[in-house]
Amino acid sequence: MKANQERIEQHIELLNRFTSTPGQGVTRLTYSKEDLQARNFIKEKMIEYGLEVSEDGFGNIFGKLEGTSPDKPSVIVGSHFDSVPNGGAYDGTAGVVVGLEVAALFKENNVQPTYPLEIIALVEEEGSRFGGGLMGSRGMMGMLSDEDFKKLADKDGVLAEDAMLTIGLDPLKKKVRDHETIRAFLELHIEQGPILEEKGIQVGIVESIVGLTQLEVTVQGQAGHAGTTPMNRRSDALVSAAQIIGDLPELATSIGEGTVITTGRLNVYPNGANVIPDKVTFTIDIRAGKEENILEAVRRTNERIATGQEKGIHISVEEMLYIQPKFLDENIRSILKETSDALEITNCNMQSGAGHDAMVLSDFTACGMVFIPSKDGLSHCPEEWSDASDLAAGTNILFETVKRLMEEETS
Ligand code: HGY
Ligand code: MN
Ligand code: MN
Repeated sequence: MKANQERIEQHIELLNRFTSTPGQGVTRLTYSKEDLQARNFIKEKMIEYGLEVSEDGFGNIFGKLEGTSPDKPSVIVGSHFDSVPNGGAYDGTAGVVVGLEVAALFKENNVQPTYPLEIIALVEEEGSRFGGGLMGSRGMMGMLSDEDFKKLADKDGVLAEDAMLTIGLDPLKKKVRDHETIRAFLELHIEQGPILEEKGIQVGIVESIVGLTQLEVTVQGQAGHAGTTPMNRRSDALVSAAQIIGDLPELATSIGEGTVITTGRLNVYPNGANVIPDKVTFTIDIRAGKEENILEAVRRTNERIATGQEKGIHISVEEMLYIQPKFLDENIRSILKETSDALEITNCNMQSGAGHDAMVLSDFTACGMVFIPSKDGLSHCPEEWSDASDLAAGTNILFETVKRLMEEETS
């Protein structure tokens, strides 16, 4: 009853083709043509493995294998299938492919689960199209109101709801899932860092996930002529933004304990080479293992921004997402450890510096995560790569863990 490494490799490669930037990494934005291509592939595989396929009002995909006690809550395995712009072939996708492989193992070995098994493919975990992030999992668990969902739009002003309709999804379908219907959530994910590779260890068993907040800053100045406006009469939004952004790395370092701050997206308006920018929007992504460090970083960031309000410069800050550090389920972690040891797969405990859907679900159900090594620790870039043998090892661990969870009575 072992995972089929070639099939895993083939599925990763096939999903890798559904990108709007071929040759420059995976760009698969939520509700895009590429989303639809990947969605159809995932649903086709779910049907092939005997799962009952459904989608909710956000477009999250579920493949269910009924258990011998169908009224029991489901053990859910999966991850997200959207990407960052020009990202890699494994972030999120690896967890969906491994989930499909677990379902294939149940079918091929004719294993009838006691609790229902569900394979899940979540939307908009990255927030690349509609901002914030963790949208599919937050929506499914009732942490995104219908009112707020209806307001979501991409950078071109396309509403999330309209984008759903464009690819044939129905936003009127049931959105919020009763968390009593979930027994546990298991997610395999690439580590996205260098630790496992440097230690020569095959899997990481995740103990905790950093807390994170994402801010959207808008700097409003005054447009003007690049040639005729004296330097002492400018309210240059880009200079003001650049000075703030330039101070953030030192702010993170001064808090320490692994606190990180990143500005990943910046837009300049009107973006003319001979025009003094009148508006700049940029993101600030703040993460730390301790909540007090996140709060301190937000406080100091807002303090720094306040000093930028001067001479015709007005700055506003919107909090797009805030999620506390999360600790994953002890019982599941010990099953993952015992299973890894029994399969003679080298393993260690880890913290996650990346955010994951398990951060959302862990407020509602028992969650476990398994990391596999990332080559050179790279992720969120076309160079992202993981070895299919590690994906197969992770699949075997999840397969055995799912069966163990199905033997235990829910508390
Ligand atoms: O940002 C993250 O940590 C994740 O990739 N969404
Ligand atoms: Mn990611
Ligand atoms: Mn991810």
